[in-house]
Amino acid sequence: MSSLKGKGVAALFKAHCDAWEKRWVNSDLLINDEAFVQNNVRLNTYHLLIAVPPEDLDVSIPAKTLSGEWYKGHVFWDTEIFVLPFFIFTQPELARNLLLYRYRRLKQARAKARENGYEGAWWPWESAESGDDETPKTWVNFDGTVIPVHVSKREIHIAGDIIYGVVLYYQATSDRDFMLRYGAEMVFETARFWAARVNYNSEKNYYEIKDVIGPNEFQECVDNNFYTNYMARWNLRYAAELYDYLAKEHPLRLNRLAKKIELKKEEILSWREISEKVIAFINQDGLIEEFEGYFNKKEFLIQEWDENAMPVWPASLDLAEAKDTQLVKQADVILLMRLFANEFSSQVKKVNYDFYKKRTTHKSSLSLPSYAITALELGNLRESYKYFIQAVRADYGDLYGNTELGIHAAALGGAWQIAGYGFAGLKIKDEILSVNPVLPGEVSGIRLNFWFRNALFELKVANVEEKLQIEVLFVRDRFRNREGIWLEVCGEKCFLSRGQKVRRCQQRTIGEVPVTAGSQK
Ligand code: IFM
Repeated sequence: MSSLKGKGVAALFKAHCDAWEKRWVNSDLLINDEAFVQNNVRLNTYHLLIAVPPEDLDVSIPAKTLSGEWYKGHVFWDTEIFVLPFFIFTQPELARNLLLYRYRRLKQARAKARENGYEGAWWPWESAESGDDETPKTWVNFDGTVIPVHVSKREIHIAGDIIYGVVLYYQATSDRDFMLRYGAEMVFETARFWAARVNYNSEKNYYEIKDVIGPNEFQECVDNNFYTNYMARWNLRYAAELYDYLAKEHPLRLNRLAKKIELKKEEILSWREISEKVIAFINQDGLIEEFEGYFNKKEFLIQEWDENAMPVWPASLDLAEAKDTQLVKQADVILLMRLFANEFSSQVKKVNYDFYKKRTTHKSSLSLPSYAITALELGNLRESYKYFIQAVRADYGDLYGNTELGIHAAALGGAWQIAGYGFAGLKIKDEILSVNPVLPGEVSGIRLNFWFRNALFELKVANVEEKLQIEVLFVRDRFRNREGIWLEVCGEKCFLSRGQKVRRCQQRTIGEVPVTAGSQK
């Protein structure tokens, strides 16, 4: 305190402003729309910024940030899937710290897997400081009823979600040091977990994952949830590919790691084999069954919407009966297709979007962003904008009626994702970042800064007379000696050097975009 006194108010105030300026400079998302939209976006960004310390204190972001006591400060998959991308693209060093929180709790994740009879690592559904499983045994549902909690043992997709965060961070930053020291171990240990958790169905010659809960938590204890199976498959395949890469490029590091975790070559063979045979059901017309037997549930479509255009719970249905219907709590199939956007054709996305939107109640704040981004991709700009406004207003507008219990961290991060992945159209494919903006008519422009592979870019998009004017500026580089970096802007590859700009102009998408059938995995 005395040292602060000595500095004087003016100097302290300036230091405070400088520190905040530094935090805002790459995080501020400018949206030319009505003032309330920009204000909400800034409010959300502010809450994201205050949710993490600016240095590594070995903490992560709880589902309610530090703004309320609901969920007791516990950390869920919300962090890696919904919040982390904001930090990866705006302040990658903070994203690294968030992932280290998980790495430092690998021991507890290994213990959880072992205690449940599996090899490898499986992080708990809810965790806090110790990294032990903090998931409660019972819970008060949003209709006030007390229900047993099954998620701790069954919402196992969290293992893959965390790896998804690790890989996204690595792809976006090329932080090899992180991958070699921490990421690879996490990837291999989760692959081990999946390899132990799947069951081989010898009659059908595929692997399946039984008795799980997918992101849609209405139907519990289901078999072959598409999201979970796809994540497992991807995690296993990625682990095998990473192993090959390390064997070629970093054999000594791989040896050291293999010794540490007693990794055997046969394991990698089995990961590859299993990954090719984990079942994920897609109908011929592209419709994905969320889990085995989902289509046999009672059809129940959303019929009514409230003043915020949020679905109204059907009066004739008890919450406890939702499990017998096709109603979905939050994006599940649609989220998966968003996370692996390059792997599904527009046709498949459209079929599933049209089907699941009529059944999704958006009872969780994690849901809206996936719908907003998918709608944009499909050219449903009006619907997308509606979801965007709901997502940015989730807390300020108290759309879930429980903001007093704390801010919804996933909604904050999800709203940024709508701007980043949706409006700006950021997508990493084959090591290159593509920028492919799409703006709804209501938004006359955006400005967004983002980091990609140690280069900072500024993107400006203006929506003028049905045309998008796009400008990407390569602002700063952490690698002083490189000549430039490749980007793809509106479908065209360009090599940008520091200080250089690329400008494009394209017709704004209006209404539905005709979908073309593409490859499907
Ligand atoms: O992690 C989420 C879950 O997906 C839905 N219920 C709330 C949790 C915390 O936000």
